[in-house]
Order: sequence, then C-alpha cells, then structure tokens
Amino acid sequence: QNGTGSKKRGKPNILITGTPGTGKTTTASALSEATQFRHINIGDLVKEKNLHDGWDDQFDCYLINEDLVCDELEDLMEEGGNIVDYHGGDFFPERWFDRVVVLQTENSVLYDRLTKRGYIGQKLTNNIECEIFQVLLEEAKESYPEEIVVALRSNTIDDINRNVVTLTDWVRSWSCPS
Ligand code: DAT
Repeated sequence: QNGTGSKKRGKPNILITGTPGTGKTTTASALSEATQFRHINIGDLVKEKNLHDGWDDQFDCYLINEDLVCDELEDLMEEGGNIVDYHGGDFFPERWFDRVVVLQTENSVLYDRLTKRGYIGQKLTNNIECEIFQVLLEEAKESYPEEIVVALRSNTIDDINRNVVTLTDWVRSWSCPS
C-alpha cells in the first residue's frame, strides 16, 4: 500500500533539481503559473527564514540547516501541490515527492550562463564539473525510486516550454488517472 501510486495527497509534489544555472527557477516558476502549484525556492526560503548555520566562505553560500528546512516544509508537503526548487535533494524525506526532475544543460551553454551570473574560478569549475559528472542525477537516483526520476534537457527556451507542457500534463494525469 505504500508502493507506487499510494496517494494520501490530493495533489502531487515535484522536486526540480539540477546544477546551478540549468534553469530550475525559470522552469519552476513557469510550471507554478501553469498549474497554480506553490513554487518553493529553497535558497530563498533559507535566507528569508534563517534556516542556516551562517555563511560558508569556502563555498561562497549559506550553510543550509537541513533539519530546519525539513521542519519548515513538512505541513506544506503533506498538503501537496508544491514545486520545490533546489540544487540538491538527498536530505528531503523520500515520501515527499511524486516526481523528481533533474534538469541538464550542455557544458558550453552552462558555462556562459554561470559566467553571466558572475561565477568565476573554483566556483565556476566546481559547477561545470558537477554537470559533467551528472552529480545531481546520480544523487536523485540514489535518493528516490528510479521510476519517479526524470532527466530533462534544458538548453533553450524551447526546452523550457516543452518541459513545462510535459510536467503540466503529468500533473493532470496524476490528479485524474484514466
Ligand atoms: P537555476 O535556478 O537552475 O540556477 P535559473 O532558472 O536561475 O537557473 O536560470 C539561470 C539563467 O539561465 C537565467 O538567466 C535564465 C537562463 N536559462 C535557464 N534555463 C534556460 C534555458 N533552458 N534556455 C535559455 N535560458 C535559460
């Protein structure tokens, strides 16, 4: 009864993950508009609600407090209808998500996006390597049932539009299975 298809939520939850710059926030906000689901940007939430243990100088980002983030989101996730946007996902409870989307971008395209964002040096290299080695895809496959994990290409605006249509269709079929 707790296998695939067990539905205690009225609406599904979707995790959108991928290397920084692959288009998570752009995709999640478009999908949120199409579905009226709640867009939860974990990076923003961590900053707004102070769900961190200070700034990490080495990695140039907040040291996210995973327990605080999970406590903060538990009720919303139980309710359903959430699109969670984060460059990671191995610390969320497995039961939270019905679909895990891993966005992927070609190296040269990603390089340009991250450079535009001001990434340089080690931070730039680390993120490009993260994409080359498909770190987020491997992490997703290790953390969630294989059948709910999908990798989607995100090189162009057309890709984004197509991904939003695909995911919106999936949400509809989840809510009204034929
Ligand atoms: P992320 O949330 O994964 O860090 P983002 O949505 O903030 O990524 O996108 C980073 C930048 O790249 C932003 O200027 C929008 C652009 N972008 C993202 N995905 C794209 C795509 N598939 N085609 C064209 N531009 C894209």
